[in-house]
Amino acid sequence: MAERVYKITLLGNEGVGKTALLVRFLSQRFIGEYDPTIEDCYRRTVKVDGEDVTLDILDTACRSSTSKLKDTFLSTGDGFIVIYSIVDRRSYITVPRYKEMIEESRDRGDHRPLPFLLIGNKVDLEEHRTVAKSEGQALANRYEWLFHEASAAEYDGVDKSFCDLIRQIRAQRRVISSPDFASSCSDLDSQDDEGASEGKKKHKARKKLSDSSIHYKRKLFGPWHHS
Ligand SMILES: Nc1nc2c(ncn2[C@@H]2O[C@H](COP(=O)(O)OP(=O)(O)O)[C@@H](O)[C@H]2O)c(=O)[nH]1
Ligand SMILES: [Mg+2]
Repeated sequence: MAERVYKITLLGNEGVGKTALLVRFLSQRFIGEYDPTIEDCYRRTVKVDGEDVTLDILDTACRSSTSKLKDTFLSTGDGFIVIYSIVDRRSYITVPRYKEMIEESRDRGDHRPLPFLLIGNKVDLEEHRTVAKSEGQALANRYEWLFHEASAAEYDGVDKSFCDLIRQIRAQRRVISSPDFASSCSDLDSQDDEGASEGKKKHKARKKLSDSSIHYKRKLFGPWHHS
């Protein structure tokens, strides 16, 4: 049976609104100022599509900070939310660094495609926008991540963002634990020549999972354009 605790990590430059988005999602409130140096983990059970799911969510502080908790979430987490602010171009340009940071933390033998969500926050500040929505979408398309713009201040797109990520984690777990997936992996094993490398087999299994994730995203949002 699939494990129902999902470990989710929020990443992004200081000031983009990580804490504000999380507080909105967990309490529906927007307080305004949050201590930027605090890294904290929150456990909450929420219902998504009628099914309970327990979330452990890590709200990270700054990119360079290290902690055992952060290491654990990066190396074994189930889903990641990278946030930039649409009024802070630098925070958008830094997004690939977070992707690298996570990839470097993962076990090389772990070939599961990871559910990622990119959020462009602070859409209420439209008149100060320096990152076009199409730029956020293009980056997400390139990485095959989910993408939403949101506003913690105006409670816009917040629940939808978190719920989409939860749905994707759930969908991937179902694929992994399905007998169909298990048997297709063993088919791959038996089809492979004696001499086929372990790496090649894993690549095929990974591709199959990745295809299922793309299929899922298409179901949610329809076909999208690659940049
Ligand atoms: N206008 C606006 N301000 C926001 C929004 N989200 C966060 N902020 C503000 O941006 C600042 C940094 O937010 P915070 O959540 O502490 O950012 P973090 O460092 O990424 O955790 C605070 O002053 C928040 O009030 C938003 O959606 N719109
Ligand atoms: Mg914070």
